[in-house]
Amino acid sequence: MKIYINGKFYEKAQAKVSVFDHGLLYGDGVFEGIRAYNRLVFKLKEHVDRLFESAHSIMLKIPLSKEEMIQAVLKTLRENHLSDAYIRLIVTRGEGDLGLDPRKCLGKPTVVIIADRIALYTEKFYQNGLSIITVPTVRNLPEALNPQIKSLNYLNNILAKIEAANAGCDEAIMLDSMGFVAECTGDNIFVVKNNHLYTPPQCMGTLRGITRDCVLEIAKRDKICVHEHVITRHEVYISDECFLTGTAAEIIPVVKVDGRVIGSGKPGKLSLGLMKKFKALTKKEGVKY
Ligand code: PXG
Repeated sequence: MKIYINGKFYEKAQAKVSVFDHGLLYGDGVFEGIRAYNRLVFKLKEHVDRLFESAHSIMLKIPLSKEEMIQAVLKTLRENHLSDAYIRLIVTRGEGDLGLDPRKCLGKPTVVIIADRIALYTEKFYQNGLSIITVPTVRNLPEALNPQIKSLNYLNNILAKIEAANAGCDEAIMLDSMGFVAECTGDNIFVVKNNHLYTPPQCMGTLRGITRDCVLEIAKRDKICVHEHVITRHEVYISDECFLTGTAAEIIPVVKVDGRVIGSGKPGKLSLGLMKKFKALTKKEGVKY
C-alpha cells in the first residue's frame, strides 16, 4: 500500500506524521471519505468541494488547489492499482507545539491520502436490514461545532457508536438538541411513509451527505415525492421503510428501531429500488483514473 503524505508516497509502515501534529493533539483538521468503483471516482468534485468548505470554515488553508487535490487523489489510486477503493482524504493543521494555538503550526498543514478497501457491513445486513437504537448523546450543536464541518474531531459520533454497541445494536440514531432525529453516526437517515420519502433538513444538526443528495436526486427523477423535513422518533417508528445513506455504508435498510419493527420487518420495496439505482449510477458515473 502506498500512502500520500504532503506530495510523497510512503509504504504503510513508513507512513507517519509527527506526534506534535495538531490533527492528533486536538483533532484540528478536516477529512473526507470517497469511493471509487470500477476505476471511476464517484462524486469526486463534490467531496473535494466539501473538504475545502470544511477547511475554510475552520480557517485552515489547504496547501493545494482543488484541481491539485483531485490529481493527488487520482495519482494515489493509480499508485495502489485499486479498481474499487475507499479513499480517506485528511488535512490537519500540521505540526505545532503543545498549546492549542493554531498560529503556532508553522502554516504547514499535513495532507494525507489513503486508498484502501472498506466494508462496514457484511452482505447479510444489506439483505436483512439493520437493527438500530436512539442514543442519549445528541449530535453536536450547529452553534458549537457545526455538523457540516467534517472535522477530525469525531468523538461526538464515536460516543454514540459506543452507546449503540453497548446496547447490542448496529447503528445509532442521534437526535439534535431539540429532540428531532438528526442522523446516524456516519450516515444520513431516510424514512418512507405512503410512498413519500422523508429526510431531516441539513440545518438541524445533520451533515449534508453526498449520498443523501444523490438519493434525493434519483428519487426526484423517479417522481417520488421527497421532503426535507424534521422527523421525530415517532415518525420513524410508524414509517413503512427506513434506510441509511453514506459513502462507506452506501444505502443500507433498517428494519428495527428502538425495538419497534419497521413496516414488514424486511427491507422495503422503495429502499431496494433506490439501492439498485444507486448501484447502477456508481458503475457509470465518476472521474476516470
Ligand atoms: N453523517 C455523518 C455524521 C457522516 O460522517 C455521512 C452522514 C454521510 O455522508 P456522505 O457524504 O458520505 O454520504 C457521514 C459520512 C464510518 C464513516 O466509518 C462514515 C463517514 C465518514 C467516515 C467514516 O462509518 N461518514
